[in-house]
Amino acid sequence: MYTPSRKEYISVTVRDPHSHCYNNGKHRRQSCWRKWKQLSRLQRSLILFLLAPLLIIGALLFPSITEQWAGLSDSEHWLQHRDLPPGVNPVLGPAAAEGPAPVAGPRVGPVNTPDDFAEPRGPNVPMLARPPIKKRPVESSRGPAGLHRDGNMSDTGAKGGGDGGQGEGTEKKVVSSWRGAMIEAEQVTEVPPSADGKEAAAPPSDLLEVDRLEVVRDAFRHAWKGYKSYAWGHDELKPISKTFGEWFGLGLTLIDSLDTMWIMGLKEEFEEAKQWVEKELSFDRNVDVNLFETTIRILGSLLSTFHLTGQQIFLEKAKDLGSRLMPAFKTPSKIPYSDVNIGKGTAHPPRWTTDSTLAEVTSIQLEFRELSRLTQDPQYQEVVNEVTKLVHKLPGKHDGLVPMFINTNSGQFSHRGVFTLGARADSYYEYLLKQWLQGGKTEDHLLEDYLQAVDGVKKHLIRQTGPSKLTFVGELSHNRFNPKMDHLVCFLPGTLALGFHNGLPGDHMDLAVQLMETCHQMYKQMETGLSPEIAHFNLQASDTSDVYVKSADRHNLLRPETVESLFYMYRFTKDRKYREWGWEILQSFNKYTKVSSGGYTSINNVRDPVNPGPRDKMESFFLGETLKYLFLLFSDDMELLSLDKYIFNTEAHPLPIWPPPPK
Ligand code: DMJ
Repeated sequence: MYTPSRKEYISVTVRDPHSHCYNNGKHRRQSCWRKWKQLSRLQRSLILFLLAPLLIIGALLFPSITEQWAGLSDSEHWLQHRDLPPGVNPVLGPAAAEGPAPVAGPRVGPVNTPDDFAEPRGPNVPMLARPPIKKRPVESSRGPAGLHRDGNMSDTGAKGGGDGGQGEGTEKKVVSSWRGAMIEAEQVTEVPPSADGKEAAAPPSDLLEVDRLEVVRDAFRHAWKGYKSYAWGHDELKPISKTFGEWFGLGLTLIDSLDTMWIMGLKEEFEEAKQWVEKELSFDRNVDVNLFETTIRILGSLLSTFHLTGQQIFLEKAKDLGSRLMPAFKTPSKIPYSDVNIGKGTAHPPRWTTDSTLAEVTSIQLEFRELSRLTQDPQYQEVVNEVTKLVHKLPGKHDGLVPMFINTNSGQFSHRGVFTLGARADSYYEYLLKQWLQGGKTEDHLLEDYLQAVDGVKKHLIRQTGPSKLTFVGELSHNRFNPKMDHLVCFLPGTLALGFHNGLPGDHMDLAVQLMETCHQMYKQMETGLSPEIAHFNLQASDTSDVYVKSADRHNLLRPETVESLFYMYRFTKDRKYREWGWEILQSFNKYTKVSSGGYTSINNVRDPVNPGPRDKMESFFLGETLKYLFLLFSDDMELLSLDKYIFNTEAHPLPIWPPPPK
């Protein structure tokens, strides 16, 4: 019988240090067998007795271990992209075909820590937040200064004290291991079916509602974590490159988020942001800002946060900003310029034109009017009411529909002949109704313009698709109908429903219901469950689908309009299908836009679930609007920002409906 030499033994054991027998084929097998035979029967029985349970345990653990290996190799694939420069999309090109594409990179560092595996890595791997551990009570007390949702106080406390924005606290790390997150995602995805919206699938208990509120809070915390880590005090988070972008340099996301945090009860996060407003925010800056964007996002949020909290600092800041925006109205026509330098007190139109965008000059009224009421200084109200009056009298409308531009010198519409409810005109219509409500339904010219516009929409812009008879709002371009609808138009169902709730005709509500269905389909028919920026609709019955999306229009910017309308529709009808639709959208955001290191990102292609193409930008309205409306949609508390007491500005900042003047 062959016996290996010591030299051979050593060389074999070096090659396979884990083997107890010699690793050289036939000889190895013979040698093992001989050793086995040399053992006594008792020794052999004892060894077999000890090995049997180990074999059974091994067999049971095998699938889960291999699953872990699969996951690790997935993340190893993912790690290849760690060194790409900021802003480079790590998943485009041939790599996309190799497997799931990453949404975000892990922390840069040589070694994987347990945290690196705390969340899954690719857009195909759901990253849903942990379900809440316990049911939270729904608060009932609120009022302008006292309104404060408190559902999160214990949560933030559990996150290790001062790390406020570090939303993924200790508690989550324990619950959500890499594998755990997968399991949780399956749990959260189990929603009642709602495809036809008819079943109104009643959740088993109100626990479901509370769970959903917590899932939205978790989404906010995750977005805030990214903002706090990489963009604190700056305008926008770039979550992939882990840096920030500046637009005005005014902490846009932080300010846009203030009232959302207050409403969600994220007290620690709110307090930290408030300190930044107190200590760091200064409008005395030599910077050009866009009048409309600054008004709806910053002024609107400061006013709203003042109302919700009763804290003077927000009103003081609002006053300071409002007065610095006033130079925009010093134009020959009194139609404001688009841009103001808030440090120098100068204003100007864009470089290439003397026109302003119609929606921009007609969607700053709610905020300026409220500023006047609070400060008892009429100048703000006067300038914006003047704009409304001018536009009210202006020739060139088409059955209440307005062109997209207005000239700041002549005060006349320009680029006539194109009519849309989308970009550049959208919130003109929204603010007609909302100003009428804000002022206690006393300003008839606003109602008149609104009613006429809705008639104009019905007459010129509404059509149905050929295949499924989906109702949509198209555009008119020099008398030619274009079956194109921006996602922005999805504010309309909510606005129409709000009008109906306030006594306007029933056919407004009928239209709202139909358009809501279409906006839902704009999500549902996409492979990611997320709407494109622009949809085109097929008019022929022979067409195979209702919606088609041009390749340039396939992006999703985390916009709020559909969830905004779902919130209104649910509040007014209590039809649970609207909640289900919102829930599906939230899950798609979590699945395809959530970035593991913090934040959410816009994506390039809603039709490609394998490679949605992260754009590396989280717009401030995702926190200011989208998550706020989702939270309100899932809240059972109809008094939480009651629609009979508040109107939401076009950036989702609630402002009070004015009390009637004393008689
Ligand atoms: C927001 O700034 C506002 O909702 C605005 O009215 C339209 N665009 C974005 C959100 O899509």
